Amino acid sequence: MPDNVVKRLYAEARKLHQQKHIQLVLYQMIRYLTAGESHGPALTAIVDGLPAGLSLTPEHINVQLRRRQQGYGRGNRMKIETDSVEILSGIRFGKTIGSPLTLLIRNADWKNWTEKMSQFERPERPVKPVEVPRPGHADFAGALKYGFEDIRPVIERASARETAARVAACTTARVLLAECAIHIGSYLSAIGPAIEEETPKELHALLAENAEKLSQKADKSPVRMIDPALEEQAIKLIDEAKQRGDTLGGIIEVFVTGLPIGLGSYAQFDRKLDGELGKAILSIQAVKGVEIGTAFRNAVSWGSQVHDEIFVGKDAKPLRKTNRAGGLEGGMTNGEILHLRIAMKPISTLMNPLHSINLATMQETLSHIERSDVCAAPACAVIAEAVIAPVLANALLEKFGGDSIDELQERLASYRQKLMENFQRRTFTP
Ligand code: EPS
Repeated sequence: MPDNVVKRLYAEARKLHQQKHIQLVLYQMIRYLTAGESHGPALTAIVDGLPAGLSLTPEHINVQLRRRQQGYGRGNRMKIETDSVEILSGIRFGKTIGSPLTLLIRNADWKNWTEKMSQFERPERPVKPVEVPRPGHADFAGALKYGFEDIRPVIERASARETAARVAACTTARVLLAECAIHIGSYLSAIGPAIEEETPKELHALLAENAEKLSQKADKSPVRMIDPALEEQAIKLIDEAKQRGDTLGGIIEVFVTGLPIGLGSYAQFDRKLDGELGKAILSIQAVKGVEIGTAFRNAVSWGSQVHDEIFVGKDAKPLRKTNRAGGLEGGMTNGEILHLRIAMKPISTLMNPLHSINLATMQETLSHIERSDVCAAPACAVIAEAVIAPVLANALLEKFGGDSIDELQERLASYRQKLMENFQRRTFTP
């Protein structure tokens, strides 16, 4: 950022008496960017702003990359790739050193695409351009926006292959959260019309341990479902979709346990945690909706049936008997389990293609076919778990700061302790 911009930001910050917040936004937040084409040599990511002293190995990330590759309904690409990360900077003796991390995941499929995706030379054999956009995909607006005659560059970067780099980058923040006893988990409550009618009985027991336990249970199912009858129905539907050249989406339930009260803030729109979580989730390829708690049902119910009443529990802590707010009130965590519900649309590449137009000739025709997945909703759940991690880690860093993980942990523990003492004394003196 140029000096004059930084100076102006600081001047404004002083004027607004918010210097501390803006300083944190600029320098102490976890930020990341990904780069790489689906069939290019590799995917990469840079992660900046992780505190020092965090134990991190490639295996922490590889576990999540393997989970992302799973799921009934994935296409042939996943048979080619065995995603694994190389960490090229930011680590010494197995711990972060406060410097940016560089992450690299090589594309095994690159060897089959060196001509079509040649970086510098035009191949001798001309490459057939992709001219027909797939309805629902980035193809149409992307090609027109950037003025491409061949849609290929759009396909390459809009592809959900990018999420391998995102999962790698975000897992670093997830490791930080786990060090603070904050755990993330998920399961699928729908694939296509196979929709759960009731919350599975086991869910509460699993979450009572921690959200990671929920994911361990869901990972045992090829469609990441808890209910075996629903799982069977979903698998049948995926088989049917494949046979018909069709695709299926799904609904993903994400939970986070162990969050302290008061992350995020009601004080400014861009500090509201629900907004930040929504942005992270909606940026995932093919995700078109996100619900917090039972938001849509709440919207059509009486207020008295919606809001989670507050009681005093046996341990003198505030007690909620329901969690329809999904753990967020006024843009802040309220100490309950965070619950996000995510709608993933069916993938837009159909082997039985939909009606479209050829952008070069403006003739009506059938849309382009590209190797793809029949259903990637189980993988999307793993991606959703990952992308919320930096948002939550940043909310922790905003509240507690900390250049090292020890500093962050100490401040968080002292805050938790103070809150507990206040509840027991029934006083709110800081
Ligand atoms: C994906 C890799 C892609 C797709 C899929 C996800 O690889 P390829 O295009 O070579 O088959 O399988 O991408 C999409 C679903 C999409 O919409 O682009 C991956 O690594 O997850």
